Amino acid sequence: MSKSQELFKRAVKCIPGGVNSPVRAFNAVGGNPRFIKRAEGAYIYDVDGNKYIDYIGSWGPMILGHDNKEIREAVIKACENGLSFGAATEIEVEMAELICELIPSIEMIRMVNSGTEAVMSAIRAARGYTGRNKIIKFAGCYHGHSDSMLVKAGSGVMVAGVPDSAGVPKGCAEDTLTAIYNDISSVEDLFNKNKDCIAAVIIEPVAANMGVVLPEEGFLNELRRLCTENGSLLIFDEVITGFRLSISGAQGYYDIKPDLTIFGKIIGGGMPVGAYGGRRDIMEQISPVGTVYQAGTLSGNPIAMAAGKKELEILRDNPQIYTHLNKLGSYYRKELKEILKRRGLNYSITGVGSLSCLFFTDTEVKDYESAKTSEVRVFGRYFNYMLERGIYIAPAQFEAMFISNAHTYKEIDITLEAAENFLKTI
Ligand code: KE4
Repeated sequence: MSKSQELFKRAVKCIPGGVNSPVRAFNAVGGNPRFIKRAEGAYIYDVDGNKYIDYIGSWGPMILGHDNKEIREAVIKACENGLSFGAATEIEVEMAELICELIPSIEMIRMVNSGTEAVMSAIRAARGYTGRNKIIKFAGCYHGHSDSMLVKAGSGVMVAGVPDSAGVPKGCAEDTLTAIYNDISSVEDLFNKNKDCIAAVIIEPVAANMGVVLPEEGFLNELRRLCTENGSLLIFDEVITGFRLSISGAQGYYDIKPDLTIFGKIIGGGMPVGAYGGRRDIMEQISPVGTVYQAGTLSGNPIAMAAGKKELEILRDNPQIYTHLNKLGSYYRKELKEILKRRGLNYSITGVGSLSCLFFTDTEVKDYESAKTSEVRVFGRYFNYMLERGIYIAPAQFEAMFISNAHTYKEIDITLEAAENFLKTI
């Protein structure tokens, strides 16, 4: 028995499913999850000494690759002053100023400890600011696990095979309306049927939790127009796209100005950080200035701020990182398309920049329903084929493939060769 198997046997006795987050359990692909011992650059190493090219990167934070020396040094230096004070610190001001400098739509920002917490707080702010209750989300988008967002959610919820979660009161879910990604008429319909009742529309500007699904030309612009016309707020959930698609996220990449934005992952540099921010008149509703309450013991933790701030500074000061990420991503998708053509397969490949996804379906994937046509059993075989060859992709079809700045054409070519050999078995 491998050490991973031994550890998993122990873990399932004292942790639900043996994991602290469902998607890590390999339920969608079968087999025993690998317990990771360490990581460096584009690689992770499990407790049995196996080495993998890593395309998860902690689900997005490790955009620079693992064990970045500058981030490590910033964290160690911060630790020398103490781990947590529960009081204001200079680095929190510097972090807020940095994000406001990098993202034009952000006039004020509040740090929290996860993407979920940031979404939950932003929705409360939108409801407090507008005095309205209803929220529109999109089927297949995942915005963390707060009650009102566990309605037709993506990511691990999609894998669980249930559109919603047990334990969410009907009354709570009733205020969450679901639209269809890339279908602006489904949004217009909800606005017309809920006149003056919609506080906000929340969207992943590039959906990366039903696999990767891009916004069609004009879709985000139309969403902006509808929100403005109806006095509702547009919330961009940039937990994945923030500082990944560009130094000013997806909103900079697509030139759309949301009213509120959610961040996570990259802004923590690998430490637990989430944040929400946007228009000053909305953010000034938040306690202690306004009447919308939100708080957190470890919010703005100085160690987490040190990691996140260093990661953002490196991304800000080295624009060539985005050039590299985008080149590798485009190369991967172009070559994979060639491989599929050679194999006479018409599977759907989606992606932008360093985010990609291979769907095992001939259907063009543009929303939740089309994403669900993917043959998840074939994906399961693909995942295990790649894992056995030292390539670690997300253990679920409805996730993204993350390329980091530590990846090179060498890793991509190894990955493409393994993918082609798998596709020969289909
Ligand atoms: P967290 O609460 O997990 O920090 O963030 C929730 C969240 C919010 N918004 C978006 C767009 C997200 O992708 C996420 C979390 N992403 C998943 C990966 N699909 C995290 C991995 C996991 O759940 O373990």
